[in-house]
Amino acid sequence: MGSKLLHNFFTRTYTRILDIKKCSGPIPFYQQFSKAVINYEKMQPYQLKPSPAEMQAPIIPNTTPTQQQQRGGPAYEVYVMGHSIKDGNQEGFQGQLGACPYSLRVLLLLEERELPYVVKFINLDNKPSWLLKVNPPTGSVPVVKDLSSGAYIVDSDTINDYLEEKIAQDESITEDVKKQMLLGHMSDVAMPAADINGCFFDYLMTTPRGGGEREEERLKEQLQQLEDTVSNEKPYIGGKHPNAADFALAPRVYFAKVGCKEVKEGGGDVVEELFPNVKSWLHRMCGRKSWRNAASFDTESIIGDMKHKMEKVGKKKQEV
Ligand SMILES: N[C@@H](CCC(=O)N[C@@H](CS)C(=O)NCC(=O)O)C(=O)O
Repeated sequence: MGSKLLHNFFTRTYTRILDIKKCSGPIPFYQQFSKAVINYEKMQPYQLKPSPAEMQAPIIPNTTPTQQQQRGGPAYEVYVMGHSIKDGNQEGFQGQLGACPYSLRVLLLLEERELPYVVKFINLDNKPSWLLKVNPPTGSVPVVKDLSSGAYIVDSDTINDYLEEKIAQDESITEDVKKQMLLGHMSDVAMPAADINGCFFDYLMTTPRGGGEREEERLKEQLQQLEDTVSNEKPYIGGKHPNAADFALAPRVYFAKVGCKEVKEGGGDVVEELFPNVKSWLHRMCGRKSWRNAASFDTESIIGDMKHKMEKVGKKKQEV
């Protein structure tokens, strides 16, 4: 037990040190340590500022302007994957959430906690240069900018743990309310089906001619882990209430379900057919207010994004 706590402490601290290093340039080691563990407020702002031309994306506040004003404006800028339109008679980029489970999980958490934020959509085919500098080498999203310090936080695990820590340290929130709000750090919660995204995409990339049985089996094994974890008696991974793992996983399972049904050649709705507990759990998660506010995509756009990613990955494989 003691060694697990120690392990969690060091893993978390180390991840954040790496993260803060990325954001703020060279800082003496002891300062990184104290900043990482003790005070997020004092994190150094990242030096780069996106140029106005790089900020073409539309801004959609999760709260009305009046509500934001009452709270002193948005506290976070959230950079998420936008939807690229490739089908039909339109082509280009649109301000709509793309099929990125990592982007969605961050939005869900902000919505659950009613934290004021603004969304900015990133076209992954045309990433702004500042993003590549903030989150090298791939410039992946989501990325969050904490407007109180100017710090950029990258990677959805780190972002959600960061927001968790913010709540834990917020003195204006009573301990009772905190208990209801806190979801646990990712390193503290057990997450079934942790590899579902990779397994799903491997399966998606197989063709009927190229087999795919092994990939399908691996995807089903992942779903089985979740099937064995949740039930009517235990509606969420966290028990009676969702925890950090529920929010990390729900977008991944949702996209896998839609992808198997709508995109996979010869596929079907594997969740609907084989995993009733997963189906009910997903239904609960998708019914939350946070999901309805954040998940601003439709099935067509998910299909479009997945096919586009398959094309990109296929091309890369050919190049190798
Ligand atoms: N470990 C990262 C993964 C994020 C990720 O893979 N994001 C994808 C979109 S879903 C991305 O930005 N990929 C870069 C690209 O496609 O160029 C996280 O949890 O935030």
